[in-house]
Amino acid sequence: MRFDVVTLFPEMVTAAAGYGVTGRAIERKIVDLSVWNPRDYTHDKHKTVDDRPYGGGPGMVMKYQPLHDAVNDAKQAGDTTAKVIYLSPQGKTITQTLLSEASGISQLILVAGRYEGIDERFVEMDCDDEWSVGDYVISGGELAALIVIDAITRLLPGVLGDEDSALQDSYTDGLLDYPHFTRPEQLAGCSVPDVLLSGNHANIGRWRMKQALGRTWLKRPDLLKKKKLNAEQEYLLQQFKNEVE
Ligand code: 9D3
Repeated sequence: MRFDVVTLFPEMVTAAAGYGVTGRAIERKIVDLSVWNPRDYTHDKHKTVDDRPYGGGPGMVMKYQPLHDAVNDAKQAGDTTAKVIYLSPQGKTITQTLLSEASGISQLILVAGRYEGIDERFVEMDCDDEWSVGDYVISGGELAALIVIDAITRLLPGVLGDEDSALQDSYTDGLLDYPHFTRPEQLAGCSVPDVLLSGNHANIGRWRMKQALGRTWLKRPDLLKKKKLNAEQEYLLQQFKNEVE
C-alpha cells in the first residue's frame, strides 16, 4: 500500500513514520510513504502557500494551486486509482471500520492542512473524503495523517507477527484488553492473579476473556452494547458482575 502525504512539514511525517511498526513496514516495502510539500509547487519569490481569507477575519487560508499541483504529482507517482483524503475537524470521525475499509485501497493521498484551513474549492473538487481524528483541536493535519498511516499499516498482511495478529480475532475485537502483568510477582504488597501463575492455559484464556468483558462493561458500556456475545461470554460477564456486586 502506498501513502502520499501533502504537508508543509514533510520531515515531521517521515520522521515519525520511521519508528516502530510503520518504520519496519516501510523498510520491508509493505508500505511506501512519500511526502509532497505544497511550497515546492509555488512559483513566486516568497514561495507563498497561504493568503488572507475573503470576507476577512483572523488567520490565513492555504491557497488552492500549490495543493492541487502537489496532489497531482502524488497521483502520477502512483499506478492505480488513488483516494484523496483531507484531514480536518469537519471530517467524519475515523473508526476501526473506516480504516479497515481504507486498508483495501492501493493508494491513499492524505492532505494535511495548517493555518485556519484550506480553500474550500480544493475540498470540493480535489478530495474524495474528509476525515477527523476526534472532537478536539490539534494544530494541523500531520498528526492525524500519522494516526491514519499507523492504524492502517497494522492491518496490512505481513505487518504484524502471528502473535499480534491473533489478538485481532473476532472474539476480542470491540472489547477492551485484559490486564497484563510481568515480573516481579509481588510489588508493594500487590500480587499477580494466581490463575496467571497456574500454567492452566484454558483457565487463563477464560480469565482473560472475563476481564476483557468486565473492563469493557465498567469502562466502555457503549462498546459492549454494540457487541454480540456468545453463550460463554454472557456467562463470564455475569460471573464478573456477580463478583463486583
Ligand atoms: C481553533 C481554530 N478553529 C477556529 C474555529 C478552526 C481550526 C482550524 C484548523 C481548528 C483546527 C485546525 C487544525 N486541525 C486539523 O488540521 C485537524 C484536526 C483537528 O483539529 N481535530 C480533529 N481532527 C483533525 S484532522 C486535522
